[in-house]
Amino acid sequence: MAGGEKKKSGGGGKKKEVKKETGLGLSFTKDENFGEWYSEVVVNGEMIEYYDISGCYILRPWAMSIWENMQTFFDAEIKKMKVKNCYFPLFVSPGVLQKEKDHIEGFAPEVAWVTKSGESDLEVPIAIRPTSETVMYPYYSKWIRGHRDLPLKLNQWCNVVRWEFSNPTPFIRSREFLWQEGHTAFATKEEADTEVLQILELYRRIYEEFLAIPVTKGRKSELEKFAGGLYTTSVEAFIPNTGRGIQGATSHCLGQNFAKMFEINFENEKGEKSMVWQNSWAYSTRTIGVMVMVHGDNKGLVLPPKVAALQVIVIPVPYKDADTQGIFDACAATVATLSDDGIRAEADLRENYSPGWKYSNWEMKGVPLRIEIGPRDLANNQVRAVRRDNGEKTDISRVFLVEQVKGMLDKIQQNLFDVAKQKRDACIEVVKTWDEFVKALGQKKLILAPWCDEEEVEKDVKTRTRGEMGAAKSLCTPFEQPELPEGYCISRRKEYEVKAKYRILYVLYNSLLSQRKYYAGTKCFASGKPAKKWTYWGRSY
Ligand code: 87F
Repeated sequence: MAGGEKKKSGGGGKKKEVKKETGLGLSFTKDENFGEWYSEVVVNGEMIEYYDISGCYILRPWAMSIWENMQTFFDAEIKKMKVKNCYFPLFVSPGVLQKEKDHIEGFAPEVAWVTKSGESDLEVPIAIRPTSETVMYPYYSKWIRGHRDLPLKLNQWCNVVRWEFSNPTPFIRSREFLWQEGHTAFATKEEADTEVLQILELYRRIYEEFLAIPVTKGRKSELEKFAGGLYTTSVEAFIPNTGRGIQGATSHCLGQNFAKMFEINFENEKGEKSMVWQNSWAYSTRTIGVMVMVHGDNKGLVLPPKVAALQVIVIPVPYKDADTQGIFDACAATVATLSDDGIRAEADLRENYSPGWKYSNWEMKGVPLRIEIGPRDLANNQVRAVRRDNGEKTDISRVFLVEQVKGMLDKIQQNLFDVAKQKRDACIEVVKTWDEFVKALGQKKLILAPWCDEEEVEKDVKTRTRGEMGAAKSLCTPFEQPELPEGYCISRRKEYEVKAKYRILYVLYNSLLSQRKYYAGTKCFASGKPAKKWTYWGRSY
């Protein structure tokens, strides 16, 4: 299991010094003890500080700036879609929370309550939002009257609290986290359907273009969808080290379920009373955890240039009798040149640390590009650039500094994605039978299997794979579907006859199919019934 609470006094697992000489190294390697490695990387990389309440973490500026860089992109994109930002209160009254009780039922243990102020009990306890449907929708009901009030498209950037009990992990599973939650209402289902996919595409771009993480767009199964909605789409990422899938972000079509509950009605153009169609969508600070898990290495964080607070760190490498002031000036000038062109660069001019110590320090923090300037570089009017992702060293003439650095940052961004995709793809296993499925699961694979799409079968898969590592479940049905040969071995006419014959005993007909007597098309890996789709399966976070 990845992550986990940071253990006091060093953890307990076997320690392996990776970078003893600088005192900056990690005690665990990514391959040997992924959980401890992760905890150490987020702390030593100065993203997270552990807090004295379990499951709560301090987001330090290094993490917050990554969040802000994604936020800048997403916020601008949703504004183009005419979504407006707003802010609703943190607290939920119990009455309104109950209104959603069917859907909240499974979630109820995770809802945190305020029961006291000072020494006195509150007359009515107040819940802290785990999500804001019940907070917002009573006002949607009030604000939406006629078709001219539609669409209503609101978003809020906020924190939510879910009192999780299982294995808290920084970013990935914390009791309080930051997210954006979008809640929109439309006159027609078509408009809602369109928006679901537009938002999902933005989520894909956040992962693939900003975090350099390959994701799969798809639809959740009936068992895994948001129970309050009509259907759920998601982007799914994969962590090769743990062999676990991770839901990256979700975009739901809520249908008219909440409209019914909260009486969100409007008068349509014909003057008739209609119910709105709603969506909700969110991505959270979990994104940052996925990025750390996918790109981090035994030297620490590896940040994709597009989200890194600092893209270039410039380090002076003075020698005893060299022109130290000249080197320091060249560093400052390099930073100024890069900054002028919008590259996020800084110089580390601290005099009480050696260059070697600084290298390790900025490697731990994952800065994409390091620029070293020593006497030789000064003499040749050049700098030495070292890539964080692959260690590649290049001497760059200061004449071409900006264009070369920009080119290298782009290459790093692309390379991180390519390597991550290669590793993810190498974990994908296409299986056709239950035995293959179990074997692939044991090998920490991301499994693509033909499925009959029956809820009972998914429940059965969960039961049959229960164990210490957690059960397997469906991750998503990718929108991009490989071919699924149907190929009945009996003719359509024959099939019709069989169906007719067994009309009364339809169950028997189905069972004949599952016994593969009459069906030679692709079968469900778990039930043997005719497969309807290819679906990704695996253990997940
Ligand atoms: C935990 C406690 C109470 C998830 C919960 O995905 C309620 C819930 O409703 C809960 N955990 N959910 C589902 C959230 C659905 C939906 N909300 C808006 C989203 C996107 C943003």
